Amino acid sequence: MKRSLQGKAAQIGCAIMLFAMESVLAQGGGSLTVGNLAPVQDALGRNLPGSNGNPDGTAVWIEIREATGGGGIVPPDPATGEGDDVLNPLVRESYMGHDTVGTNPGLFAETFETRLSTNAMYYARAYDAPTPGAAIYYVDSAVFAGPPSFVTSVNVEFGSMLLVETGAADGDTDGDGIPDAMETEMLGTSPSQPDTDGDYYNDFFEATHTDVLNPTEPNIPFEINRAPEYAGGGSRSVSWGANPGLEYRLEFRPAWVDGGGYSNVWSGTAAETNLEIDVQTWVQTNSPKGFFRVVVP
Ligand SMILES: [Ca+2]
Ligand SMILES: [Ca+2]
Ligand SMILES: [Ca+2]
Repeated sequence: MKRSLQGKAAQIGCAIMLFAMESVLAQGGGSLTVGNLAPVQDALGRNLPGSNGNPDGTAVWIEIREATGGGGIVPPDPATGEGDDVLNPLVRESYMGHDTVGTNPGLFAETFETRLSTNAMYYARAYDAPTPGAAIYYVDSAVFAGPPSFVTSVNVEFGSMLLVETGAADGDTDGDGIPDAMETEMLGTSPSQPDTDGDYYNDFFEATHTDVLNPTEPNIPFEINRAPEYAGGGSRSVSWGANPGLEYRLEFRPAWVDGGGYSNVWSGTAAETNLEIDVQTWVQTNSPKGFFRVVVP
């Protein structure tokens, strides 16, 4: 009987101990990670560069600030790019790619040991440069609340990129898909010409294929040099000036098919500055008259 009572007391003691430990953890312990799950991208669809794997000073700047009740979110100062420290007190400044992997992750994650206040609202701001003063564009996240203690992570969702100077998205005068400010201040391309260097590859395509192309220096022009002749004895191949490393596709459409689709004849990556595709066999076994076209996918 005595033994049994002692056992009961020990069980109760245990239960109280466990409860007390959980209570302590809930009040002060645990960390909070704030980060984005969808990468932040620029107008060319490129993830903003991060600090892991990139040279020092190339990762873009990130801030987490308070969004105070009455003041809302103040845009960056047009002259300095800085946020408003009075209405939007700075909580943390960091770089894109902190605690994430990859050279251009478009992602960040910040871990707080002293948790954000559950009574306050916050937002994150990403610049497109390593310092606010050098930024052309910035993007704010949706406002989020300082989460309760049992929440361990907050997903930050960003809106669209805006001009630091005016807070508005800028136009695309020449319709090549690149905003004017990005052309003039970042790429050095013409905001009024979709193909700045006149090599038949438009600025957007060149700016997104900089491993092979340069939007401000003419690459090998996109012109067909030779095409098969209808009468026998002439050329049996299609050839064009090609940029090594770039992918091309040769397609054919029978002339008499009104609005018909093209079919693939050849596709591959150029190894030299001239691509010549022998189409004799292909023409013999298919339609003798029609149109070839070269596509850069
Ligand atoms: Ca443009
Ligand atoms: Ca342009
Ligand atoms: Ca061009």
